Amino acid sequence: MKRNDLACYFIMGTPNCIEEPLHVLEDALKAGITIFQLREKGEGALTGKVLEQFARQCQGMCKRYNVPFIVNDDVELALKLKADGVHVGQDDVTLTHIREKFKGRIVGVSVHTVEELEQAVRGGADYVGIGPIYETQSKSDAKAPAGLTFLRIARSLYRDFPLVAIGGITTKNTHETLEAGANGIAVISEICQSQNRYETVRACKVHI
Ligand code: TZP
Ligand code: MG
Repeated sequence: MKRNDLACYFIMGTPNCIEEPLHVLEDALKAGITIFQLREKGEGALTGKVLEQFARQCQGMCKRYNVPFIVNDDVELALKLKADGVHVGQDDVTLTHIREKFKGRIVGVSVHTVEELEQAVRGGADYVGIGPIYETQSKSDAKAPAGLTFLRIARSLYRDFPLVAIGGITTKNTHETLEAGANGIAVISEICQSQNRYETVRACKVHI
């Protein structure tokens, strides 16, 4: 993973979009997102062959813009597509197993406690996702917002480890989130619902 890859991490699935999903993704890529995660979850989420086809389209688009393509949760799909990486939560397959299968590729893990953080670092994660920092409408089973406290603790424990903050991040709170120690911010709605993705992405990338 390159140094600034986490700067503006866009996450999207078809249920998050009010416009044509591939148009949203291309617009976000043009605007300058630095990494993309396909997270196909929630009501109306694509499955099976249709999901695979959509994922391939997203992957092709990311390739054209030279942006890493990450698959959320679905380790088998990520392997089948030879995605640039996978992002998993605590409920998903064990990290050692994934690390083994994704040699040389990106492995991200969501963490909520110091113990989970230490495990992810020890297990060879390339980065961890920390959140939800603020209230979010985009994840039905999200934990209570932790504010910036845990992010600050994580940064104090690991001075250099790549941390990305998630959950209710907007252009307005990006600055304080980065100040608290995040290397970048991960967003769904702020970019999905933006009226001007170029401006939104630019505001999220002020620090690089
Ligand atoms: N994990 C923790 S919060 C969240 C995920 C996937 C949703 C983030 O979406 P938004 O719209 O940027 O708050
Ligand atoms: Mg998961």
